[in-house]
Amino acid sequence: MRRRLFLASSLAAVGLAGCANVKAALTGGTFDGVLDTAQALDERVIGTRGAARLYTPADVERTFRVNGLDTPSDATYDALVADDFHRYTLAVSGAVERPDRFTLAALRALPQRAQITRFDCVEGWSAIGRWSGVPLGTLLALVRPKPEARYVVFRCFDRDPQGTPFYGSLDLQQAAHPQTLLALDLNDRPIDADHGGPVRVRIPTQLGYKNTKWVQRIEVVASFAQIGGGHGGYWEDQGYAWYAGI
Ligand SMILES: Nc1nc2c(c(=O)[nH]1)N[C@H]1C(S)=C(S)[C@@H](COP(=O)(O)O)O[C@H]1N2
Ligand SMILES: [Mo]
Repeated sequence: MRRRLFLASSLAAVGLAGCANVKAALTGGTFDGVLDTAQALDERVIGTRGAARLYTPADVERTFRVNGLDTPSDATYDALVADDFHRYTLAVSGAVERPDRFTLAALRALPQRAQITRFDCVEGWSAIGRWSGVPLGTLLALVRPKPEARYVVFRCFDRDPQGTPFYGSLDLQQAAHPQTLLALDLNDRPIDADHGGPVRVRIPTQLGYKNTKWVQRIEVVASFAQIGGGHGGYWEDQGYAWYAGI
């Protein structure tokens, strides 16, 4: 409960633009006063229990804004782009029984899920797109989180102008939500470099800033207190709420 109140105040702090849109996106179109009771908030709206609204192909918007830090332009990422990401591998390590690495081909060989969902940025814009890829829960089942595992940390290729690396995190429940994807395609094409390719998190039950782009490796951890600024993500270290579901 405390965490949700914090979310409400932090959303107010970053601006409520797009908030009604976000609620509509997550509740299926009509916002019917669910904020009135915490009980209803729990059961109908909170991302890890509810599901994000699904849209139809006719709703897909072909233009999708680019936002956040700049597309990585260091030698490592550029070499991967030049080679069409054939040499990309996603390492999954940490508190797991079976650490492993996955090429893009290996990720594509796993069962894929596609869903048309709306992406909502706290800055007040939204975009509906068809996202597909591997449910993150499928990948986690393969590497088998240990009993102490609580969070999935995404380490990224990008850095801010000061050189601070970007990272993000989800808890295991959010990660295992059936709509949480390690997305490979946007609108039936491999996600391009500007939108976070080759692999990004697509979690439609949470706000845009939890949709981590340019995932380089995944670490499963018991606590994120020792990682980055200690708040579970780059934007969280700048003051955004760790929990960004509505
Ligand atoms: N690695 C990384 N992921 C990120 C960000 C970022 O700066 N770096 N910005 C976040 C924010 S605030 C938003 S709104 C979306 C933007 O995604 P888009 O560029 O595909 O629209 O990515 C999110 N994921
Ligand atoms: Mo954002």
